[in-house]
Amino acid sequence: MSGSFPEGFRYLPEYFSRAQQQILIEHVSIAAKAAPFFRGKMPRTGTPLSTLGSNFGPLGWVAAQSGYRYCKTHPKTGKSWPNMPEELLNLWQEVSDWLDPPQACLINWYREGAKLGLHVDADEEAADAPVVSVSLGDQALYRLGGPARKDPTRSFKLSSGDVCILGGASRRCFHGIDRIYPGTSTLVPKGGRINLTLRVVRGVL
Ligand code: MD3
Ligand code: FE
Repeated sequence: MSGSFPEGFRYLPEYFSRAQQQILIEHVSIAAKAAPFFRGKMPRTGTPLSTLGSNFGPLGWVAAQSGYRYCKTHPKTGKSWPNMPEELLNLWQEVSDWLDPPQACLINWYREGAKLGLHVDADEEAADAPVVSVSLGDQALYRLGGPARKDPTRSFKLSSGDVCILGGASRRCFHGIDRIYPGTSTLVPKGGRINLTLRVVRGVL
């Protein structure tokens, strides 16, 4: 592993204790009853994503064949997303330098074989607000590059309880999940990895 992290990237390993991780997973399990995990699709091609998704908060990120967008309601149930847990609002206050609270928390569930190709998050109007991510459950191999797809990348493992903050220039860097390591954690009842990403989507009108 070599090279340096992009400006604005912070990695806080083991930020959450096991007991705190269990509380977060309990929030995810309760949310998934009201807002079931669904499989998103790639825009245009309609290829199914290998992850399953749901959301907390007033806005939720939805991947549909017609495009990626933020929606106030679940695509299947038509209901609002479950409230953002207080623990996640507290995390945002503790680690981000952003005054506005996050409007969206994408819940991404990676089961055995799931991955996320190299991409840049660009669906938020609030393009300068940081993204805060929480890893729960199985370990994952994370790849972080630069602002251009051809830029060199560095890889490292993310473990349950780790937090990443993508602020500054790192917000516009390519990143992805190459693989998960099944069975490396017992936190998630049905197995796999849960990633929570907190985002400010747009200015309040
Ligand atoms: C770097 N999720 O949901 S989180 C995503 O671990 C996503 O499941 C990955 O990328 C996961 O979009 C990575 C860490 C992350 C989130 C947003 C970023 C890294 C980022 C935005 C810019 C640069
Ligand atoms: Fe991303």
